[in-house]
Amino acid sequence: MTSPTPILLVKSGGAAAVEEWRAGLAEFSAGLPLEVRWWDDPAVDPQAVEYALVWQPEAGRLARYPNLKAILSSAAGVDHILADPELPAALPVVRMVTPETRQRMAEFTVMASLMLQKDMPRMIAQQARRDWVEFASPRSAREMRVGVMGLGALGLACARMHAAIGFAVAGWARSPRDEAGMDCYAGAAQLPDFLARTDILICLLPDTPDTHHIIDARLLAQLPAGAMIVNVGRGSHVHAPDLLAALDAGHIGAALLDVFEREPLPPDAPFWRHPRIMVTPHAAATPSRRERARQAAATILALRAGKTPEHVYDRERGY
Ligand code: NDP
Ligand code: OXD
Repeated sequence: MTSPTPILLVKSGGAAAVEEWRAGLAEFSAGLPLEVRWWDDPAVDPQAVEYALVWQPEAGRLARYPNLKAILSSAAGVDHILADPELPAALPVVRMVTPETRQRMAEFTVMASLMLQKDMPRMIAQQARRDWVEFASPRSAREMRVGVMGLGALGLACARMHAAIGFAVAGWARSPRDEAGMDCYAGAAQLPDFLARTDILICLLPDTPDTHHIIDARLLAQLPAGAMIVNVGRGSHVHAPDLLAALDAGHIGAALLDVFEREPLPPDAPFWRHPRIMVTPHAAATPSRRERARQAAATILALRAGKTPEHVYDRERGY
């Protein structure tokens, strides 16, 4: 008896996106026999499912496929997969990081820094009131110190793009390193020095127990007065009441928030209405489906060849 064609089950972008995933996988998987099927397709034989490409899979669902070989996240973060208490413990979980993700995230964070530097929240408020008040942004990029928390695949790309347009850049990570064009800080011991020299703090950390609510009253108090926040990591990095209190007290000047503990952000969330906060809908860096299909195909081809694919989530480190 011939074994069935391996199935890649997809839960990302809805049923309507499956055709696009299928076309992308066919384009990049070098003739590998692979059927791409929708997550809720009732005709799928669970025995044939070898790969799953998912965003926010329901708890317990991935444990139903006895021949599953790998779980591919359709996002760079994997917190939406790790939230499943029945997640099969031994399977590789692979993060979705593409060159497009790096480029888009770097562009987005530079946009955020420039909007904050030029006081766009004030201009948006003035426009809402039809109030013409001229003012000039007080500093140029060269006089603004940007600090990037997390110097991984995405944080490093952001730090480099900021440095390229003249911001004074530093980065903070878990392990020490040397990077051209920026000062690097590492670990809890060097966090205070990193914060003390940071006018715009950009968070690109992964969601781990160590980084949960890391942006709290204690951390905010260590930033210079008027510092600004860009959170593109995860909503869980920000302790919301502490950030709101620091904004209301004027210690924090403004914030751009792209990620939230509850998404979609509920209509009654105070972040929506705060005059010094810009809210964006988790839109910082989603790459095109074709690029993600290219990355998914590369992952599956590596696994089929007995190699370790790029960007495998490291259970020991927690990211
Ligand atoms: P990586 O895993 O490549 O990098 C993580 C970085 O964080 C590393 O530099 C690591 O340090 C550092 N880090 C981890 N834990 C700590 C800690 N306790 N203290 C200090 N530094 C720490 O992740 P990516 O760059 O690919 O992505 C980061 C996050 O961005 C994702 O997990 C996701 O949550 C978010 N994201 C958001 C998007 C959006 O649209 N808003 C889009 C894509 C991603 P070290 O280098 O020493 O290991
Ligand atoms: C994420 C992503 O992890 O969009 O947020 O890739």
